[in-house]
Amino acid sequence: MDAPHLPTSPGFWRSPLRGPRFTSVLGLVLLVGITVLFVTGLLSYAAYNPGLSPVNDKTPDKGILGFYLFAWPTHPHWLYRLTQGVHVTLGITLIPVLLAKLWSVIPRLFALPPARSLAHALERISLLLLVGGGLFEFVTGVLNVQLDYVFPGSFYPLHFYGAWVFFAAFLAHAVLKTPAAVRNVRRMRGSEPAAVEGELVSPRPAPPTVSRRGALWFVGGGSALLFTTTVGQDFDGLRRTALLAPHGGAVPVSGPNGFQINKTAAYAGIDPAETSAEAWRLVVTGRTGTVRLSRAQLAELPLHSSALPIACVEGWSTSDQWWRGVRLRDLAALVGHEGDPPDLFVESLQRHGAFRRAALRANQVADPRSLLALYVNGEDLSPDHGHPARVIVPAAPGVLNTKWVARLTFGDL
Ligand SMILES: Nc1nc2c(c(=O)[nH]1)N[C@H]1C(S)=C(S)[C@@H](COP(=O)(O)O)O[C@H]1N2
Ligand SMILES: [Mo]
Repeated sequence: MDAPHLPTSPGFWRSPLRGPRFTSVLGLVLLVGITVLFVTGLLSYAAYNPGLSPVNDKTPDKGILGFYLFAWPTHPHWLYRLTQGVHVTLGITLIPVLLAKLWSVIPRLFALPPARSLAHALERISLLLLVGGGLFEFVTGVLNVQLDYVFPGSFYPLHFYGAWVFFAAFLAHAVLKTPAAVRNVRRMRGSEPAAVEGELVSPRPAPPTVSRRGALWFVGGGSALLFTTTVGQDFDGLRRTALLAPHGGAVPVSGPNGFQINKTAAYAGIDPAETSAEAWRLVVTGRTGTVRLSRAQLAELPLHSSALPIACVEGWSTSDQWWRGVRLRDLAALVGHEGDPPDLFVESLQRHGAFRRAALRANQVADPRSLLALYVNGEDLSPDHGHPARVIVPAAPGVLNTKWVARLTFGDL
């Protein structure tokens, strides 16, 4: 029964590091960090405008989970760059802390009997959701950032519903454990025993190979390494240091127009014949009917400049690029929406893929910095950045900045 070679036996786990103090320090770091991840994740969800139109909504069955949705603002223009940069960079940085925390409580996960009482059974189930949900959120998040090309549409519902399951378990766990964790950390310096020695302390500890403090430095060092090899994806001067960022390395920086490309025109299946001056027409529809404009006609409309970044859900972002094009609200006015433009449905030439179309909210259309851009950084848009024309909106996630635009429909979403 108590054979120490079985993981269900307390004697099996011999590291002298395990104990309430080690677990408490890591737990308190995660309490703060995961709360920030959850809030920035909810903000990212709202920023996609899922309540606006089915085309933006990958989670049509969200029900009350959409209770808090609001019109994502256009100020400050770097808003999504900040919230999503924090979400992804912090998530990656916390990986070693999460793994160390799970390692520190492993004996408890194997403890027998599985349930001593109903309350204990409920606690174990919530722990299962907590561990499973936590791993699931980190794994799907990292996969989406690193492998978005093999990870189609399904990421959004998985990560979204997973977040709610995980956070509910996390909240219950935090409410139960935070007081003891704070006490344990307070006592760390003194020689007083920790509040609850519990099942974490090995009954037959092996000789120590590293101190508890050393182990915490090791975890922190791992986090620091991940942080410094990720955070550069959001800053021009540091982009080469972003070794772990798929779109942050050196190559995209030297691409056409001088900043990152997410998906190329070839990848999106854009046929160059369809984007030629002869073939391409922008079809604009609104209250008074439909207008078709060639690129030359667009270029004769009043042109405006905006300095705006691209900020992707994957966490990378560009510095402000210098866009030039026609204001979305001026295009609305062309088809009968003067003064107070409505919501806008944007469609691209692309035939497949979740991001070929997007809905923008009236506040985004009305912002004078929101453009149908024809030029960037003083040049024509390159094919990969959306030639002949693309949308650019302040503070919005990259996915709403549709490339290779073919059709704009105002109102009537
Ligand atoms: N038609 C179309 N537009 C699109 C996309 C796409 O796949 N198809 N990707 C979007 C995403 S997810 C991002 S982050 C930005 C990236 O713009 P960039 O490649 O010019 O940097 O374009 C957006 N516009
Ligand atoms: Mo993106």
